[in-house]
Amino acid sequence: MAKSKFEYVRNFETDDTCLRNCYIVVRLDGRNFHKFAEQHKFTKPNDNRALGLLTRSARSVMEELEDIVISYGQSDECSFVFKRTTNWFKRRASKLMTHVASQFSSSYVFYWKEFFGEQPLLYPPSFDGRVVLYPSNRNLRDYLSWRQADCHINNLYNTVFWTLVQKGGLTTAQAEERLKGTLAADKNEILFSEFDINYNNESLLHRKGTTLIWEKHEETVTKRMKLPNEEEKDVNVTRSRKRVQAYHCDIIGDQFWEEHPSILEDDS
Ligand code: DGT
Ligand code: MG
Ligand code: MG
Ligand code: MG
Ligand code: MG
Repeated sequence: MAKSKFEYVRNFETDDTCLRNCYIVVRLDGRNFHKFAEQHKFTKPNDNRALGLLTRSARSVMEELEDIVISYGQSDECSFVFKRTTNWFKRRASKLMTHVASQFSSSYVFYWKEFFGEQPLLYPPSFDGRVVLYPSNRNLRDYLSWRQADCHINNLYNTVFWTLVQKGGLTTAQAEERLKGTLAADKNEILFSEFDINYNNESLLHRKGTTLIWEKHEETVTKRMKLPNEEEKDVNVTRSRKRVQAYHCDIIGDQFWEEHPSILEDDS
């Protein structure tokens, strides 16, 4: 068929192919979640319903989209890592990012009730997205370490802040003043000496965030089979299946990566 005279406009599209050999990271972050959390009565400093919904939505992204090898979520954000050899959507950044963002957003709404029950969703939430490329395993691990360190720093601050307010009777302004210029050790000390709280015993979900990876597991099902010239009988069939597994553990050190060597591809 002859091309229409309008066809030339296609050439205005720009090439946004992601560089080969790099891990493609898509990070989403909730838009104006400070307000969203207030309006939906998120508990402070952490709301387990919100974290559960974030993880459920991330799981849906991993299950519905191709080639995501690991995701890491905390607060109102989630990072998704595509394997470095992915050729999904010809590695086009805008396609990858928008698919991740829309699958995540629709899942967040779709599964809302499962986590929030009677608390209604008051308006449609949205998430911004960005794409970042990391050429080496070291760079990718440092990226994920950066996000987990961010989770730790914020959670320690928020834990002390809300303990001072909720248990110490300070106003939010007083708590802010009290924490000005304090280091991590000071914050741990306030929790321990004034409130008998050992920060290291606080929930791993809150301190470490949520890491999702694919894991193989054996699944055995009983099937009723009829072989030629034989009676029908029950046979156990075992097959290897992949499923998304959640961890709330340290991903900064080597142990996690040594225990799951198939997440990262060879650097050489
Ligand atoms: P943005 O991302 O620039 O559109 O603005 P925000 O307001 O989303 O800011 P951001 O992403 O830096 O910070 C996340 C906000 O979400 C933060 O103000 C606290 C809130 N948030 C996240 N998780 C929880 C939670 O579990 N409980 C409560 N109360 N708030 C939370
Ligand atoms: Mg922000
Ligand atoms: Mg946000
Ligand atoms: Mg955020
Ligand atoms: Mg189409």
